[in-house]
Amino acid sequence: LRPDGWLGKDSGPRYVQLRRRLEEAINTGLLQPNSSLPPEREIADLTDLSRVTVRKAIQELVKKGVVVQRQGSGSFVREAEPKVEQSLSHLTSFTADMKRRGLDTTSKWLERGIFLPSPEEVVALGLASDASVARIYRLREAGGRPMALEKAALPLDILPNPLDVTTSLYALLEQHGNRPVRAVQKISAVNLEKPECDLLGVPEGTAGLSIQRTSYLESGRVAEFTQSLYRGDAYDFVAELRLSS
Ligand code: 16G
Repeated sequence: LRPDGWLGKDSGPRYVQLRRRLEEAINTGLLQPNSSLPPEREIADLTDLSRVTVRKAIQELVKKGVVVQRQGSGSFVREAEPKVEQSLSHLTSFTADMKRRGLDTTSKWLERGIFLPSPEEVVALGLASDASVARIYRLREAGGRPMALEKAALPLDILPNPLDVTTSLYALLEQHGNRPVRAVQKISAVNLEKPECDLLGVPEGTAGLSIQRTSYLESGRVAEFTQSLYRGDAYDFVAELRLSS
């Protein structure tokens, strides 16, 4: 919130510009979780904006759940929720992993059916050019908190009817003797786009982890190709490393 030229080349109404700056300060840790926001008057003086504009920007952040107001003591940056530590040493499913932590899982269905595969799915699953795929795209929640967006594609003989998946995909595959036993996972850093941020309930600009998992059956056949976006503010991935001999 530098006093000189803080608006830069930003466009849009001034309260939106200020809201973005405050969000940036929160996302980059300049304003720490649980810390108080400077008083409205101070922000107004610093930015040369009216108190009405400042109040409007703060109200927007309250609406987004990024800032909380406490009667008589001002506005505070929302407390960070604890991160989930996910081991990279075991092949687990979202449902099983969250259950182990005592958390209930729910899914919002974004897509579930038989589709023409994307070029990436064709390559990853080794499909014939005229084959279709079973695809399930879900917003995955644990303990009522949105955690990740997952788009899984499977060959039709492994998952003939995607509507059969109501809770755990891996539990269903196991029932049919198709439980993956090995997976290769690629993790990359991404900036989450606005529609994804809205689905995941995080402020625009939140960092995410893009994860691609290709999992294999005992026979060596590819069972699943899943592209996911995990909330960077909700996950830590942990791997155990040993000295190679
Ligand atoms: C995990 C897997 C995903 C798999 C899903 C099955 C990662 C990054 N991804 O979320 O590939 O499809 O579990 O979960 O770990 P389910 O059995 O609960 O449907």
